[in-house]
Parts: sequence; structure tokens; C-alpha cells
Amino acid sequence: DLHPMRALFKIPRNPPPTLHQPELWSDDFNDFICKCLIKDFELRPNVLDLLQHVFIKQIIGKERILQKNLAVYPVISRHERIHTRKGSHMKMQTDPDEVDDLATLEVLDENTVTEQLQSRYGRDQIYTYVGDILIAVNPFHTMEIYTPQHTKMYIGAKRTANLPHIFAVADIAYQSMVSYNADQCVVISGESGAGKTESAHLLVQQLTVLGKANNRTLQEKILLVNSLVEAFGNACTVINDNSSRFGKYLEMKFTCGGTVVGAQISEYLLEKSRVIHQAVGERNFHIFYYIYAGLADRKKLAHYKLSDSKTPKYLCNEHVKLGPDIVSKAFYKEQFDAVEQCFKVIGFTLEELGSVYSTLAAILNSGDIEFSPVASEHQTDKSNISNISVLENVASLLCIRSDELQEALTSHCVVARGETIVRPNTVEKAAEVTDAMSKALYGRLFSWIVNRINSLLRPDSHLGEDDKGLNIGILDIFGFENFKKNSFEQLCINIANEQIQFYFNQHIFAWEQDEYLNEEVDARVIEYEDNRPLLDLFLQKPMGMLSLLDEESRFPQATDQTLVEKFEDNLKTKSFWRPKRVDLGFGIHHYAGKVIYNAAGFLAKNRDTLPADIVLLLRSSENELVRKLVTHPLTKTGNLAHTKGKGINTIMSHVFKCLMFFQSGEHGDTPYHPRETTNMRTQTVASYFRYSLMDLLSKMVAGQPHFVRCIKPNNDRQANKFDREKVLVQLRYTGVLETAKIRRQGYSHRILFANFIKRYYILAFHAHEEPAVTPETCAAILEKAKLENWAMGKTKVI
Ligand code: AD9
Ligand code: MG
Repeated sequence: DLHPMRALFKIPRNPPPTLHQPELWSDDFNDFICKCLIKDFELRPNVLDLLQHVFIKQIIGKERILQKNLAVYPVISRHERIHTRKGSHMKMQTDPDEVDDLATLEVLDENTVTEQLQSRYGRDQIYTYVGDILIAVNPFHTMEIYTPQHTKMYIGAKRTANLPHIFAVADIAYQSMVSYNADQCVVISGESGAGKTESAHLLVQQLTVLGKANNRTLQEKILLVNSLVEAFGNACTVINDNSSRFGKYLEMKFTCGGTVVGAQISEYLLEKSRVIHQAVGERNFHIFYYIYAGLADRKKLAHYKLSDSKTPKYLCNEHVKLGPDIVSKAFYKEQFDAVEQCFKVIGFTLEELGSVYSTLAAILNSGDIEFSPVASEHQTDKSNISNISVLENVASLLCIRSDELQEALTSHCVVARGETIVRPNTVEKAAEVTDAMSKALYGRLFSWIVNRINSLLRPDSHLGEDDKGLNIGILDIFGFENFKKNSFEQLCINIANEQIQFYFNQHIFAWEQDEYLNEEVDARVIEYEDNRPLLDLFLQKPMGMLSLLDEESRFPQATDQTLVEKFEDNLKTKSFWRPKRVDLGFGIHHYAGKVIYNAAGFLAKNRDTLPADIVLLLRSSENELVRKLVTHPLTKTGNLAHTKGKGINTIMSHVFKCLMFFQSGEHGDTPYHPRETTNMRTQTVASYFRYSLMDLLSKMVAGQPHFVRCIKPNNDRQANKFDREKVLVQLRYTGVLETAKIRRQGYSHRILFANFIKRYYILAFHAHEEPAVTPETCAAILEKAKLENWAMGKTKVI
């Protein structure tokens, strides 16, 4: 398979027949290879001569050698540091003081960095490098930089040949994957509305082109995955009209040759509570508006038991005046058609689609069930359903019996001394159960859709027997949030961001500096803001916040008040405090700023219970999908190793470094068993969340990371507005300045002697030679190629 070479050298898919007869190669092709080598290695002509000689001699008719030799193409993740340090890449710029890479700045302080970003932003250059990290400042307007020409321009191009771009990140991830035969991951971070989701789309777009699928349908399907899951998982918040309300890790699967063959998504912690309640100025998940408007357009509302004159309660946030005009919104209709198209292209059957719509409609109808107290002298705590027709609608949409649904909503069973007693539900309790059912149905529907996509886009059938395949993961989670009122959802979202920041720090600072130490290479230590104490505060066992929350959730008498008191008694750190005058309030000083949370509803949200009666009833449904939703395992069973047998030790040691303090109890010896906590009975949101975080991390650390840091230039979502203070705060808390420092002083490569020699010996030795694996051989190669600014470690060239 010549594919990687094709990708690198833009050789057409059907190479001319002369490829196997180099003596017949046109001069153009020879020229082309030479240009690539000059461009990418800045080789002196004498080395080039040597190379050309070796090439022409060695490759006659032997693709393997050709491939091997062409691997001198320096696809290295922290590439080009060697050159950038000398400033040789400084292209002609309109402003001579402007740089594409902040790490090359002469003066490195907050002011200069902000100025650079501002002046670039002013000229619509939203992307800037900090070494190998990409900073993306949200332009808040459409830009003509994602055209097919741009796509082409960034394929296999030297980084400095073009302006910084998200496509260049896709390219380097792809090229590294192919050349090193190693999984990659792109971690996109930034606060809410900073542009993570958009960046994730652009990466997928570029990667599908790079990984040229043999069949166009697959390419199309992969491109639609994001749109589909975002219709169900995104919503309008006061910060972002298309805010991700779940974390998403999309893995694009490739053959070892680099052809894209499938995709898999993992979803994390969907904010289900949004189904039943939205904060002031916010909306429910997009799909509800789409389906409501779309079905009205097709005159199908009645079929799904919806009415166009009365907007469902779940869609009537009293603070957002949507009113009945939802059904006439042209935009929503179009979106509905688009979502349906996504479903169909990806491969969902019409029957499945019908069931998805029914379930959504059932959820909307559930919100309209009304309860009233039964006026009886003895039983004031009993409730009745006052609009039976709505109940019947829900039952018919879910294909269950309405009398059983009524019973399950208005009463519950308790087992006392071996006897089952039926107790009535109060009006509040009945409404709670209904809401719990709606949330559960939606959450499980979402997971089912994700699982179904995964089975439809599974790559197995495309991979050969020996080809385990490679993947590039793209992480796009919900960004850091700080609203006027912050609840349990914000706490989880912010902890997840805290974790990503920790991972970033580990990679950029801690592990990098460890490596220098281990290799005994001299490098100055860079100070950075370590947020590990905060992660301890949240995740430590048994005294971390989530553990305390779980403990309190087990006491039936506990209240949100006792919970905050428990926090106050046990969390003795400066990062936690109780603000005066805020009932149930507590403050956390996150890496990204101070947030005041309100603990109201924490316990209920954490317990997230769905009464057994409801589960049993739904299991009796005549609709296969509804049955599946309640029989499917609640959670995914993550594979912590996730290594495909490659480099398991290094990977595990990284996983271990990252995870060890979450896995262990305070005494450091309690092993972690994900399945134990994913048991349906005992699982709380907090414990599932902790597990999800680990599952995510384990996936991430198994690949070589690339970072994209999205920056929000203003709070008003305005184009061409650069709020310096706002940007500075983000630069500070994301550690951009420190990153620039470490990137400037640091070394870009760390390659084991053996790998280095295998890859580059051709630069200094004859192809048939087998030079000894020693630092001296490495030095000889480096000297021959006239490279500077390298260091010889104990085991690696750095
Ligand atoms: V959240 O944490 O999910 O609430 P994100 O994902 O960081 O957030 P998102 O990608 O949704 O933010 O971007 C917010 C809005 O900014 C988008 O809806 C676009 O209108 C705008 N945006 C972001 N990136 C770009 C871009 N590269 N070009 C044009 C952009 N507009
Ligand atoms: Mg998003």
C-alpha cells in the first residue's frame, strides 16, 4: 500500500505506470521529491546529492524501500522547533513585528502576547501557534478560510509555508499517525462559546479529506455524525446559541495506510435536566424544536399526539418567549429535514426513525400530564391525573398500557418485611416521577443513538486481518461555565474542564520536564499553575467533594443544607469557601476563575433515581426501541487499557501517572473497578461522572496529543471586537505564556536512538549499512545533516 507516500507526496491515486521504473521518471517527479526534502529538512545541496543518489539507486522496483526511504520526510509532532528557534521561518508579514508562533517572540510577556493576538485578530488572522499548540480566537463571523483551496493548501505542507490554521493541526495529526503508526488525539479546550465545537467540525472535515475514503458514502456519513449528535446534545444557553451540553470524543478510524474506515463516538455526561427545566433565557435541546416545527410542516403533529395550538410545557420556558411560533419557524423545519437526512445517510432504518420521533413526542407529552390532589378526608397525599387524554397519548406513543402508566406515576411500591405495599404519590412526587421518566428516556435515547451510530460506522469490515487500524480522537467537551446561578451541572462541567487543564499541564510541563531530568539534559524549570490540588478537592476518596456528595446521597434524611454543611466541615482549603448571604451557596476557585454554586437540588440530581415501577413498565413496551432503552446497560464499559497491544507499558505508565490519585483511596491502595460503580442500583451521577472522566483520560493518553486552545475575544459574541482584559484572563488561566516559554526553551523531539537511526541513517550512511545503535551514530547523522540545537540524552535524541 503506497498510500502514506501518496499522501505525503501528493502522488495521484493511480500512479503513472512509470512509478516502478524510476529510470523513466520525469524530471518533475525527481524535482518534486527534492523540493520536498529541501523544504522540509532545509538540506544542504551536498546532502541532497547524496540522498538523490541513494534514492535513485535503491528504489528501483522496490516499493518497500521506496516507502522506507521516503520516511525521511520529517513528520514530527513538535516539528520544526529546530528551525523556528533560529527564526528562519519568519515569512514576509504585513507587520514585521508580527509572528505566527508566539514561542519565537523576542520579548515574552503578557502584554506582547496579547498585542500579537490582537493585531493578528484585527487582520482576521484568528490562528496563532505557540510552538506546536494552536491558539484559535473566535472570529464570530464566517470566514473564507475553509474553502477547498485551503483544504488542498494544507495537505502535507510544511507548517511554515502557510498561515497557522486548524487544517494544519489536522495535517500534522494525520501525518504523525501514518508515519509513526501511532494513535493521535486532538484536545480542544476553551470556555463556553470559545469555538471548540466549530474547531472539531473543521478537523473532521479536513481529516476525511486526508484519509480519502474509498467510498464517498463513508466520508459523507462521518461528516454527518457531528451534526446528528449535536442536534440532540446541544442547546441554546445564555452564553452560546449552540452550546454543547455533553462531552464528545470522536475517534476517526483509519487503516495503517491512512485510509479512513469508520468512526466511533463516546459521549459524556449529557445534561439531562435540561429536558424538564431550562434556566432563564435558555432553551431545551435543539431537536425538540426541530421535530415540533418539522412535524407541523408535514402535517404530522396529530400522528405524534402533538398540537400546534398548544406548545408543550417542556418547550415553554416562561422566560423565553417562543410561543406557538415555534411551529412556523422556517429554520427549525430545515434543521428537522437535515437531521432526518443525517439519520438516513448514516443508516438508521425508517422504523427506527419513527420510534425516535415517538419517544421524543412521548417526552414532550409527558411534560403536559397534570396532577391534582385527590380530595378525600383520609388521604390528602394522593394524586390523580386531571388530563387523562394526555396520559393516554404518552402511553400510546410508548406502546405501553395507560392504566399501568397511571399507576406507576401516581403510586409506588415499598417492600416492608417481605411484603410489597403500594403507597400513593403526592402531586409533587408524581410530577417528580414523570420528570424522572422524561429525563431517563431522553438520556437513554441519546446513548442509544450514539451506540447505533457506532455500530453503523464500525470499521471492522474495512480492516484487513493484520490491520488493527489507527485512530485520531477529537475531544470537544462543554466549556468552562460561570452563570449567575450555577448548579450541579456546572459543577460537573467545570470539574471536567479542570481535568482537561490538568492533562494539558501534565503534558506540556510536568512530563516534558521529567523527560529532561530522566535524559539528564539541561533545561531550565518553568513554573506553572498546577491545578492538582483542585482535582484533589473534587475527586479524592473518601474526602473529596464528589465522595462527600455520594455519601450524603445515601442518607435518606439528608438535605441540600446538610450537604453544604458537610462540604464546609470537610473541605479545608482556600479554594473552597461559603459566601455569606447566599443560602446553600458555596464558592470554588477554579483554575479559570471563581464560581459560586448553589447546592439546591444537588442530592436529587446526584441520586437521579428512576423508580423501578417505571423501568418495569417500559420493559413491557411493544416498541422495540423503548424496550431497548431500558434493558441496555446504563453505561459503557470502557476499556482502560485501550492500547491494541502497542507500547502498553509506556501507555499504562502515562495512564497511571494521570489517574493514580483518582483510582486510589486516601491510603492509596484501593483499586478501582469501573463496573462496580456502574451498577444500576447504586450508581450516582457523581460516581458515573468520575468513571467517565477516567474512561476519557485513558482514551486520551493512549494517543499522542495535539492541543487547540480556543479563546473567546468578547462576551457579546461580536465580530471584530477584541476585549483585551477578557483575552488576558484566558491566556493567564490556560498558561499560554508559560507554554510559550517552555516551547521556546524546550527541545522539540525525543526519539529513541534506535528509532532515530532506523529513520534517518540514510542521511549519513549507505542504505545497505547497518550502523550501530549508539549516540555516536546519532550524532554523526545530525552533523551530516548540519542540524543544530539538539541534545543527546541517555536514551534519546532530543
Ligand atoms: V460550548 O462550551 O459547547 O458552550 P464552544 O463549543 O466552545 O462552546 P462553539 O464552537 O459552539 O463554541 O462556537 C460558538 C459560536 O462561535 C459558533 O456558533 C459560531 O457562531 C462562532 N464560531 C466559533 N468558531 C468559529 C469559526 N472558526 N468561524 C466562524 C465561529 N465562527
Ligand atoms: Mg461546543
